[in-house]
Amino acid sequence: MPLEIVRNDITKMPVDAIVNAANRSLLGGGGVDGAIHRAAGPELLEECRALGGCETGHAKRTRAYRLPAKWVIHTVGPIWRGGGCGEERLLRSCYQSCLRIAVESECETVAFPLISAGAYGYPKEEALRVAMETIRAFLQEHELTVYLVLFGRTEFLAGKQLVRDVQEYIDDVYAREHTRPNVESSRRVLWREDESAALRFDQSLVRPPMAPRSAAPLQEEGFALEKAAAPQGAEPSLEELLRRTDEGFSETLLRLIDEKGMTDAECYKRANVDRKLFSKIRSNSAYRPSKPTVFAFAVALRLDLPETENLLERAGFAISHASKFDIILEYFIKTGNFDIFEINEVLFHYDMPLLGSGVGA
Ligand code: AR6
Repeated sequence: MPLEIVRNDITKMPVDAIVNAANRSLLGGGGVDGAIHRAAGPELLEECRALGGCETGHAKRTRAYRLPAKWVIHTVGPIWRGGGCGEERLLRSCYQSCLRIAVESECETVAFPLISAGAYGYPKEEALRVAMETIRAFLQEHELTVYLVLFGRTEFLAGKQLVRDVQEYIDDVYAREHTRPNVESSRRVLWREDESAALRFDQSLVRPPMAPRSAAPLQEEGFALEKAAAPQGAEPSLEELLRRTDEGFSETLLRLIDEKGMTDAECYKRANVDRKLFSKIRSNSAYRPSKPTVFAFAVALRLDLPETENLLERAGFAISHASKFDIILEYFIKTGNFDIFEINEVLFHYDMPLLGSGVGA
């Protein structure tokens, strides 16, 4: 069910279906339409001829021929005429029609371009908002991985108020760290110049994860019983508190889900993590997640900063001001913005790993 934003050429995406932002004739054109027809080969046009065109807001499916996908779902976005001509309703309808076809075609993975945001003139920031909202709503009810493929220049993201606020926070933290002598100065220099080098540096500093006391594997189906053992809302006993100091990541996560009164599905959906990965974590008490996955769950559980630090520690990580990634997450946690898709938009803008599935878990 996760939604991922990626920077790529959609014709290169090895997914079950890619979406084409076509025109009503379905006979090819420029932009992403032209790129898809060129990469798929002339057979695509032949099949399209037989479809008899397509109405705005609707979608039709063809095979994908020489593309690394199985299907191409062609949709026709609205032409932007100022916003007062039903453009948003039609654009939502494009995404919904394509997603319905993807599900009917038993697709597990589907990639969208930003429909209408090129030749059809839809303002990009708005087009992205509509795309994200519509896809998210659909994913609440369906198990599907959706990629939103952004291509070319994405500076429009920098204009968002949220990105500006995050940048201000990063600058503040940097200024504070810079005026205070600090043993981490070598790392600060690293992150200013090369975030990925800093992340690697960070990795070299991680502590070994806390070993779970009980290594007994949790049965996937018997899991509800295990979790039911901790009554919700009851004050933990001293014995329970002592046991918690030794909890591993998986155990801590499951306890927090209970304490927050959430269901597993609510939690992994909010974390933008797919069901398979969650089952893996759930059934393996020694599971070692990646740092973005830990943050994804911290956000899903709406943890505050000390709670997030505790969860990170269970997986052998710590928040570091040497890492821009960590500072961005700290900003969202401190301001209580737990919208994982907004966080991912900002992380995407900074070319950082995104939260949720597809991050090497
Ligand atoms: N991969 C991913 N995204 C792409 C690619 C690509 N290879 N190429 C362009 N984009 P547009 P529209 C992005 O103009 O606005 C065609 O002529 C691009 O940066 O392709 O719906 C059709 O035949 C932009 O963000 O589609 C129609 O006549 C987005 O895809 C008309 O254009 C959509 O840009 C449709 O216009």
